[in-house]
Amino acid sequence: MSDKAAKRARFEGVFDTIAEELLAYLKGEGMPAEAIEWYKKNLYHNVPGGKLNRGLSVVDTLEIMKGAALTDDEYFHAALLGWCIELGFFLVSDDLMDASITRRGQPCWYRVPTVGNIAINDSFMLEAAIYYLLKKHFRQQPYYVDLLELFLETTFQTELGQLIDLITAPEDNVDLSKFSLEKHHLIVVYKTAFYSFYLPVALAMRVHGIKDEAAYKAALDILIPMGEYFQVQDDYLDAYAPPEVLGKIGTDILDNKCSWNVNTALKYATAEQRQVLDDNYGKKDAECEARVKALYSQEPISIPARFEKYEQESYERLNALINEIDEDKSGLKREVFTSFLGKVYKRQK
Ligand code: DMA
Ligand code: MG
Ligand code: MG
Ligand code: MG
Repeated sequence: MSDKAAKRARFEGVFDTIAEELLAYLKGEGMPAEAIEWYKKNLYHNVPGGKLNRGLSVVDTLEIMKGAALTDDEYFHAALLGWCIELGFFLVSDDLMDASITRRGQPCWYRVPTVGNIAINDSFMLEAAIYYLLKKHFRQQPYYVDLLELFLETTFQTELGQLIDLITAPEDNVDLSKFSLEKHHLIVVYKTAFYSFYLPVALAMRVHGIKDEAAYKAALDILIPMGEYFQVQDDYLDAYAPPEVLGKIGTDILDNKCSWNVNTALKYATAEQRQVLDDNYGKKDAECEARVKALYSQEPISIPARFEKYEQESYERLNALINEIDEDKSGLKREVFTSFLGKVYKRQK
């Protein structure tokens, strides 16, 4: 087994313990067997099985900050926080709102027969599990409130991001003149960067005992642009990755999303190309979607070449930001950020 696969397997091993604790809580509350079975299916369908970048980054950050291997107890607690991030990740509601079809190579939860709108409550029950687990395992820690605040605040930020993502993409009123890369920047920072990039590192910093607010600000200043880069990749892959590799079928064109692809296309389109975009973007029609996809690759729009350039420049810019960290002054370690960036650079899924 490779180092990476072993790390992943150890982290995945903690999930069974977590699921058992949550199911034991339902049993203790006298919930019927069907409810326990339902929650179990919800947990196993929606929480493990992803790339686990967020969850693994809590463990990796703590280990790097400590500068030595974690004890079994430290490992378990860091992994538990990692799983809490994975629990709160907004996939169930996102897929419902985006009318997505598949995720991680299986049907989206709301599309599983008999689930439907119960998925709304199921998504709340995944989120509620975070606070059950935090109380159970961290209540006695001096940094308990800091962990609570981090989850609550980054959740609210993500919801703001989801709100602007959705209201910038009305189903019945496609108006591409309302899009811009500035709006895109705001959407992706809020919906993705705080929760998926700042949260894992900030949680580990709290566990490690860092109290200096300046250190959190310094981490944020790198993790926000890193999260933006990650969401641009997500947008690019939505149109360009084979669904069998990506595990999900892209919906951004059908959904009228203010994605990096369409904003880049709008910036470079000729007048005729702009007309094709106006006529075909955001229509719930596979042929219209195919026309937009074909246009993306035409000159001078050339999304693949522009993405490749963006990816290279982002990588260099992020590494420059990381190199500016003064390790002695900030109490941070550059490796926390190079390790996180290494997980996502040039990803294919
Ligand atoms: C990602 O937005 C953000 C959240 C909070 C899930 P998205 O809809 O582009 O994600 P995906 O492509 O995974 O559906
Ligand atoms: Mg989505
Ligand atoms: Mg979405
Ligand atoms: Mg996407």
